[in-house]
Amino acid sequence: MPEKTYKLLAAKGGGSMIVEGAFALAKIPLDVEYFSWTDLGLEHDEIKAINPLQQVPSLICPDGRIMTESAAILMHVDDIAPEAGLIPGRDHDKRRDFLRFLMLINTAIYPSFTYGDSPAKWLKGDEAAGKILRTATDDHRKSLWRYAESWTGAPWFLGDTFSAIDLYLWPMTWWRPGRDWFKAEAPRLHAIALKVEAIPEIAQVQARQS
Ligand SMILES: N[C@@H](CCC(=O)N[C@@H](CS)C(=O)NCC(=O)O)C(=O)O
Repeated sequence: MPEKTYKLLAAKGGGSMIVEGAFALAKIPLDVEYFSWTDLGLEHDEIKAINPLQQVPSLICPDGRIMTESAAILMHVDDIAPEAGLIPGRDHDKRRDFLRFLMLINTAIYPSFTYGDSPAKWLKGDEAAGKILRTATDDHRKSLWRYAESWTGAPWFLGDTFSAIDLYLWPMTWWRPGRDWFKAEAPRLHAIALKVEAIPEIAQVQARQS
């Protein structure tokens, strides 16, 4: 009987790319099912059943256990494939920076999309308030990216050490405010995103997104 593989519930261009990229770098087989962004794609019964937030990435492990939350999934991948270099080790000089920015991205930057992408959902359909929320979350995100830009190293976010932070920068620089903004306002983060895209395993994942 063939061994069971991990199955990722994903959406093209979404944060599930980060997990796809991590599995590719770790050389762990992964089945990917893409759901659409429209037509209740993310409200599909399969996603609803395993992730109360109805978000991608959502992961079904070979033993049937469920993992959601990109950062948690990346930590799991690092547990089983530390050689992929997603997380600097306990004694690594840059580990504290890694932990700090992993959390900043996940607790502040990523949720700004949750509330700004579909503001009507949170404001009972009030379109005027929705526009204000969209603008406010977009502005807040820009200030956080500027802060990250002031901290970033080169050629990777942590300097010489590649990490999962770089993987986040890859799709997130495509999202609002978009690559042109990053090129002008956060050129060092922009350069990292381009460098990530040039990694052969990542280029393959990117090719699947269109
Ligand atoms: N904290 C979650 C955030 C995931 C997330 O926001 N995913 C987006 C796609 S990039 C999504 O599914 N959005 C739909 C929604 O929140 O309704 C993670 O890190 O995995």
